[in-house]
Amino acid sequence: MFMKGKKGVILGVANDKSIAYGIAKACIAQGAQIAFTYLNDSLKKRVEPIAAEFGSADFVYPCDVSNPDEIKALKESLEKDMGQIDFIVHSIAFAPKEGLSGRFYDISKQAFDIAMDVSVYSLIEVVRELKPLLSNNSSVLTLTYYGGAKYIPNYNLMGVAKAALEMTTKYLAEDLGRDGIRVNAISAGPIKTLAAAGIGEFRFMLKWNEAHSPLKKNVSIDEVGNSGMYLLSDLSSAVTGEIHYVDCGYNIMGMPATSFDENGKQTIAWNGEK
Ligand code: 0WD
Repeated sequence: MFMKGKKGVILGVANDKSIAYGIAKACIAQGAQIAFTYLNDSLKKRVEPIAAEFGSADFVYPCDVSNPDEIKALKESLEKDMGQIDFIVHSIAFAPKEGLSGRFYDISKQAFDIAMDVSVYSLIEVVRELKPLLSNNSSVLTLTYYGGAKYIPNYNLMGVAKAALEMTTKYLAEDLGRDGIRVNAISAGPIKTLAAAGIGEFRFMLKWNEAHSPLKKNVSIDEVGNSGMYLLSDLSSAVTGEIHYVDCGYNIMGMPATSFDENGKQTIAWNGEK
């Protein structure tokens, strides 16, 4: 039991397809106790049964991270119901639809500000508000994507937000290291979730990654969950400021590898078709 006695809060479960759900499952399996948050009333109905499934029916709280008062209220509730906590999972991102397809240079300032606020600043604000509750051996985890390091078609505005999130992870890691708080990010490969549905041509991304990653498959939320559990537990006690790729190795590829069958016929075409 790698997380026995550890308590934490997970922000960003929308349903049982969410990456945050996979992380919760892996942590619960290792003995953690978890509080969950939901964005709004329609998601509350989805999150409550999930919390109940994980034995956390009494630890479910509203938190729209674009509203500072809700983050403050979350701190009060967690303090009352859980006391000290050992980990935070920030699995939240949002960009207006106009920022996830089309010409990048067309993005409005309003869309840019919303994406940066919800997807980046929220990590800083959540950590700052909950810091008084964090133990001096605690771990913060956020979720990013390769589109924050390299150009990915249609990821557009979210790519810029993820680049900022990755640097935020590193600056927070340095700043909070002295308080015994580690801060890391998982850069997950593409996974079909609610959030992913907003990204143009997402099905092609899935096919492309499966065809061209060294492991020749797409990552599952259980696999991201297990890596998340490692980063939240003491197994990773000397790891901070890390952007840890959990993407079946896709990020190491500089160019798609050509694959041939036993007859010398190319088995994967340029567009990922087998
Ligand atoms: O391919 C993917 N799915 C990848 C996702 C690959 C790599 C990284 N990620 C990241 C996402 O960018 C995000 O940061 O993982 C994180 C979790 O995303 P997810 O699990 O793919 O998506 P989802 O299940 O939709 O959870 C994200 C949730 C929101 O769901 P909806 O679908 O309602 O947007 O983030 C939450 C919300 O529950 N969220 C908020 N929570 C609090 N306050 C807010 C907000 N303002 N906005 C969105």
